[in-house]
Amino acid sequence: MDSDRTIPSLHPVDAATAGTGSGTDMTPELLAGLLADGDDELAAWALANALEQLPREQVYDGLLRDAMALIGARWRDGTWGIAEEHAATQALTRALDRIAPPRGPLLRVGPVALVAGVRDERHTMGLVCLAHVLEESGWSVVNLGGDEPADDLARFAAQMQPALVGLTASNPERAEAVAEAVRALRSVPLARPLTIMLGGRFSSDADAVAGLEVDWTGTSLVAAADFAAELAERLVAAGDAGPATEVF
Ligand code: B12
Repeated sequence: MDSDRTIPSLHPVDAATAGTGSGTDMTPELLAGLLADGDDELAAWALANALEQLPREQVYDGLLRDAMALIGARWRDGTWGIAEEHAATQALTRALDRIAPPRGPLLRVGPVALVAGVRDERHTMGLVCLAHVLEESGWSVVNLGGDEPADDLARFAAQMQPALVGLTASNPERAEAVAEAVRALRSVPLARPLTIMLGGRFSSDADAVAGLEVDWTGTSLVAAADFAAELAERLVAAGDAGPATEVF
């Protein structure tokens, strides 16, 4: 056997850097490759390293979103198929679970936030990212995932009495579903004023969001984190932070 052909040509390792994270070395291209291979373990390692260098919301708005955008671009140009896109989504779901903020009793006493995709919306990764960012600033988050009908969202909100609802929508075709969800939420009798945040690609269309009765729109988790942290501080200062109902 030709032994040279069995030994991969790896870069030399600097022992002095052993154990230190190199989040800045990870590129969206590399992460996209790991995700498309379904390698959640290495993807989680890469994201965890990046989290050592940058705040969570920056990692999610940057490295993570850019990697998924590449998955979409390579699917569109035919480099990768539906299988790679689906493998990437599954791997990202598992990787995000591994790098979630630590759970604990404090998460049961923070102000309650619901996050959901509007009717027909199946892009749910942004909701997981948003949930992590909110949890890190003390929110107690219930993530309903995608495709949540407006009337059921309103029923659940009446039961949970959230201070914040984060909605996601990706596509201009969701305009009616977003409007329905906002109208339904605004009709719910709540113990305190409800703050509604709308994110996802849909919200970058100024015409589409004009006239919606929402308190915040955007696609930046960095901006969303600031907004939600200030809201949580105000609620805590007003002694109105705890869940109005048993959450778990
Ligand atoms: C993975 C993926 C899917 C998966 C989603 C699986 C899942 N469980 O989420 C599947 C295969 C289901 C899918 C289906 C479709 N998809 Co798709 N998908 C993607 C892809 C490749 C990645 C999306 C992703 O996960 N990104 C990572 C997350 C973290 O980023 P994000 O969603 O942008 O969210 C960020 C912010 O917006 C923000 N955020 C998000 N929500 C919220 C909410 C709040 C309140 C806040 C504060 C912030 C916030 O936080 C995140 C971090 O910054 C994109 C490509 C791309 N360029 O994004 C296409 C893409 C979004 N899909 C697209 C399309 C067209 C579709 C389909 C219509 C395809 C089809 N013909 O069937 C369907 C629609 C399904 C449906 N009914 O919703 C288009 C949308 C174009 C448009 N705007 O109209 C894209 C852009 C691809 C493209 N360029 O053509 N898709």
